Amino acid sequence: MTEDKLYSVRMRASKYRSHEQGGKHISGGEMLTSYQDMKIAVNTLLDKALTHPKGNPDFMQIQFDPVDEAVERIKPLHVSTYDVTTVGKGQQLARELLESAGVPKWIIEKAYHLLSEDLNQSGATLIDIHSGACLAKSVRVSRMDWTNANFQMWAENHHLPDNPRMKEALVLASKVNHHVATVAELCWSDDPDYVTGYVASKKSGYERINKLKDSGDENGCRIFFVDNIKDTAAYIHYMEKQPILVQWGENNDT
Ligand code: WAQ
Ligand code: MG
Repeated sequence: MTEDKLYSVRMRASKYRSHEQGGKHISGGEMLTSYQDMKIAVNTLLDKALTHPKGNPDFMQIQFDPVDEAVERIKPLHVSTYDVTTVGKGQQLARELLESAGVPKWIIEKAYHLLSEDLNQSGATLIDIHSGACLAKSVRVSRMDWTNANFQMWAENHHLPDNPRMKEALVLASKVNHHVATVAELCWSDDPDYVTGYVASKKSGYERINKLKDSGDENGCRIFFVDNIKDTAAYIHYMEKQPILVQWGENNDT
């Protein structure tokens, strides 16, 4: 990716009906790219949706638009991995990690309750850590990326697999937790064959847990726990519009 002028490229795909008409969310994706590399970005997102384990989409949109705002560069969150033997132990650990990141226990329980009523989301749910109120649903974070070359260097240096799914999730978590009002994030995939999830926070970094659901389960989760948001619209605006590039340098590791 060269960085003269950047474009935001976004994809969303659904089955049976469009998202607006209540169809099943299959896949979404967001990238930043130069004009020159546009074909690569569009094909990457097209391929992601056409070969998705949640099924073949009936609807898809891929769109690009220019990024006029200054791009902010941030470091990836520090990554650690926990191995558990059962989903129950993984979910218990996730609750503990959220609590040590600063989310009160009763808010965590409330969030899990909300989750059970709220399946088939294509974005994130915002929960206030004081009241437990749901401030917004289906917030889609966009305009963030990490060049493959820099990501691969980082992965090699940290003895981690250069897993594109981890890259995507770590980019998102680094952007989301870079915002001052984000206390923590809880996530696992809605893809039936991907059971690793994470808790992320400024305080403890990106904490992967190898089992947060059973294989075959299509219920995913993405919750942002937020503190003291005065202006929910401004918070969502940052998530949707602020262009962010994750960039790692050996000398400025987090
Ligand atoms: N903005 C907000 N929410 C999103 C976004 C986004 N850009 N992308 C996905 N979501 C929400 C949406 O509700 C999905 O259903 C849910 O998150 C899960 O998305 O090994 O793959 O892309 O370290 O299926 C985490 C572990 C993988 C990676 C998470 O999520 C690792 C994953 P998925
Ligand atoms: Mg998914």
